[in-house]
Amino acid sequence: MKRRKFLKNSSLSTAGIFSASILSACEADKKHLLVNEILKPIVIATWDVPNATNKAWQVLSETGTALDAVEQGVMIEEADINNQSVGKGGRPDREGNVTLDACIMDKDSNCGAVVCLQNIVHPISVARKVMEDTPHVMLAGKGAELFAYEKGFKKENLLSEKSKAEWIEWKKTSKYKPIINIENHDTIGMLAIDRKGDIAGACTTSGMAYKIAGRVGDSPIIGAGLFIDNEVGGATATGVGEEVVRTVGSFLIVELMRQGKTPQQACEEGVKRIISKNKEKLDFQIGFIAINKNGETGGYCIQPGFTYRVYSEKGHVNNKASSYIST
Ligand code: SD4
Repeated sequence: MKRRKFLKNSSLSTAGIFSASILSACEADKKHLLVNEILKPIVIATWDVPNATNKAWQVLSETGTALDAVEQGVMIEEADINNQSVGKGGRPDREGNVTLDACIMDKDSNCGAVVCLQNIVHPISVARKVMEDTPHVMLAGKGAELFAYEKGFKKENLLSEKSKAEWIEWKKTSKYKPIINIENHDTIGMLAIDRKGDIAGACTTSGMAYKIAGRVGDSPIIGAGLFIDNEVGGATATGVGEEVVRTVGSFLIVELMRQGKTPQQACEEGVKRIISKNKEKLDFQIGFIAINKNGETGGYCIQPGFTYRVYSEKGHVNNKASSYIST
């Protein structure tokens, strides 16, 4: 009897301790939430692309969705003839054709992509149409182009005079060697959180300059060049796409954040994974950026020189990413 009473009391007191510990955990959680108040809306993009982040911010401020913000944000770079790594004015493949890759992903893990698309200024919008108007995730080449015309996109020559002249010059030696931070690392990857706290991302590029015709990099590949999980965060990449594909870079970074890493720590580990597969030679650039559900951001790269833009109520800032190799 005595023993039963003891057990009853002890289980009561265990329950008491348990509920007390739940209470204190809740208190701690509350404090955690207060410390990590969600910063939204917010947009982050690879490289110094103030016009693009400005456009995305405008959409977010006018209560637009993260999806609209990233699409309209990257469209600024796609239309900019002076950006020779994205959209119109992009550097061509070695046959002289400008071929574009892009993908987009929303809060519900819907995604769309186009690869090797020619004659269309806004591959990101075609990717969005693939996501929203077809049962597919990716369309390639001629099929993607015909689909774009069906959807009302206009045919345009994407090869600018400047990119054409440089290509003709390049043909004299035909040396294929990516130049770090200069030649072909201006892919725009953009991640945003809207007022509702939903996350979306977009990534668009003309790929590596003077690539073999038909080559596709990481940028239009969900999980490689871009990945979003609305419960965790998002990540996107720039640089030599083959290396990002080999490590499924953006997916890796989101999963690392799911396991508790900050966006900065996750980007660093993503870059280090690539480095671990390239022990012999590190003569290329990779840059990752990431955002988590709280609106915390991070960026990291192999070589110095990679920057990323962040626009939030705290301001509009171009951040220098820290790098594995120091200056
Ligand atoms: C690619 N990641 O096609 C792209 C290249 C890039 O700015 O970042 N260009 O591999």
